[in-house]
Amino acid sequence: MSVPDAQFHPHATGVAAETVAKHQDPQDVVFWAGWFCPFVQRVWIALEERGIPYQYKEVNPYKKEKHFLDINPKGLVPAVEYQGKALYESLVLLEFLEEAYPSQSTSLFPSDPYDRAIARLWIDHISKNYLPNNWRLTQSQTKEKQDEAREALYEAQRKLVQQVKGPYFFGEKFSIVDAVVAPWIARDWVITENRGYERVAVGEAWVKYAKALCERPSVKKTTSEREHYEPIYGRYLRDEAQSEVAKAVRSGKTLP
Ligand SMILES: N[C@@H](CCC(=O)N[C@@H](CS)C(=O)NCC(=O)O)C(=O)O
Repeated sequence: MSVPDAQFHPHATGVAAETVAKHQDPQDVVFWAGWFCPFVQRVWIALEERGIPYQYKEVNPYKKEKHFLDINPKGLVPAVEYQGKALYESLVLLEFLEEAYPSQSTSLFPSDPYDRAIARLWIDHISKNYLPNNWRLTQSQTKEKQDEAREALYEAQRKLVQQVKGPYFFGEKFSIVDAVVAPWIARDWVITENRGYERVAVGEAWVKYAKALCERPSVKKTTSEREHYEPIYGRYLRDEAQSEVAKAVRSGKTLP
């Protein structure tokens, strides 16, 4: 059964459409994506950063079509078919691409094992503290709940930025932590324009970090035109979205 969330612009636009057009030929990596999805964008950024050959395939995950459920039984984008074998979950995909393409271009993980663990610790912080509060702020309907979520989001961002060496998380080299968080920073206009969120309230260091990530070519190349995100985020702002994420946030459960 189709949910209202299934109604949106059917494909990437703007610069992202140009990126899609360049990745139509069959490759070992078939990237099952939704142009609008921040979890997808994480993996898309990594593919672009590392120059891994991939074939982009657009899928509407809200339609839960059988061909896609056969690839990801959870029915969520992103998913990857690698040499015909299916995988999913953005963080798992990022780790997989790192291991399957160890010598391709530059790795997004630091070379030092301690730093690799640090990357995973801060990715965990993003998953458990940043993302849930970002969605909560977007979906909350009362001022009290919005104030509470906004403060919790600021707090999560302040903790993260204290670790940022600048301009990126580990310094000069763009890393996996940056790829994991960038899609939410690139979409923070949603909460800025509708929920009283301000980057500067986190601190000057956050303003700089956010700017560096938004200006990164791989982030720009995977971002569509704003007008097509607006109806999608409008459903979250009115708390009408029926996506797995929206339902989890509404019922206080962990994100899917
Ligand atoms: N934990 C998953 C989350 C992926 C996810 O929620 N994707 C959304 C699009 S942004 C989706 O496919 N939603 C379909 C649905 O909710 O039915 C990941 O990291 O890959």
